[in-house]
Amino acid sequence: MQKYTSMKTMKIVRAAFVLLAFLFVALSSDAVAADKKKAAVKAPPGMAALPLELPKPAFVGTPQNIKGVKQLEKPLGRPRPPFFAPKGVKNLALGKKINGSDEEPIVGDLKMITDGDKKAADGSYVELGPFTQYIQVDLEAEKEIYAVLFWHYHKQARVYFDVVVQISNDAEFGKSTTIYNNDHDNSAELGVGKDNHYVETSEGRLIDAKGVKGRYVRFYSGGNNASDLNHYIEVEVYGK
Ligand SMILES: [Ca+2]
Ligand SMILES: [Ca+2]
Repeated sequence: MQKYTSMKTMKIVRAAFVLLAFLFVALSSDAVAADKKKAAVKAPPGMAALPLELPKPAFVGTPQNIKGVKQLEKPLGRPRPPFFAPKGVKNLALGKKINGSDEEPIVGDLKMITDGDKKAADGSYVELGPFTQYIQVDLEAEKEIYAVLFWHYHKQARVYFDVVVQISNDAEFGKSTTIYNNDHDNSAELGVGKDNHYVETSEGRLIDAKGVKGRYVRFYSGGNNASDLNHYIEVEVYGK
């Protein structure tokens, strides 16, 4: 009797295992199908996803050290979706000349901002003086600009203030198009901005430039939540 009962129990357990295994396979193949569907988000005709090469993340999870920053964008919690731009668009800033308001950085050299190195490590970032500073890239000719991507710093979570990005055909920016501005109180005197504050990550900040034409791209910042200093690791300008 004892033996019969345990054999019966074993049969039930075995049946339960088979059912669980079946459910697991069925559910995970559903998940795979859903992932494939996501990956297959098609580029609109004539467009392609920007061929971004992102550096390794230096921190993971939601940062806890940022307090009291108004209009702070919530992290997406998943990788940034692909950005579609007309086919043939590439990073025009790579190796291009940089100048700016602080030509003798505290740490590093301005040419590091377009050298292709986007690592979070010490030795990969440029440190500029305090308060409002800018750098600008010369693309050497007027281009159609579709996206701008930049990393201030991503060794730890930080928010940079008064982030303003402008495009112009004039090296002095007498006339320009502003594509990003999160200076909500106009302390940088470039106009009141409405864009969000955001936490710097290894993904960098990607801005839709909507095909604005220009030769120069200028990047302002006014310190960050950790200090009054300004930093750049890399800037990329996607256009043709
Ligand atoms: Ca760099
Ligand atoms: Ca401000």
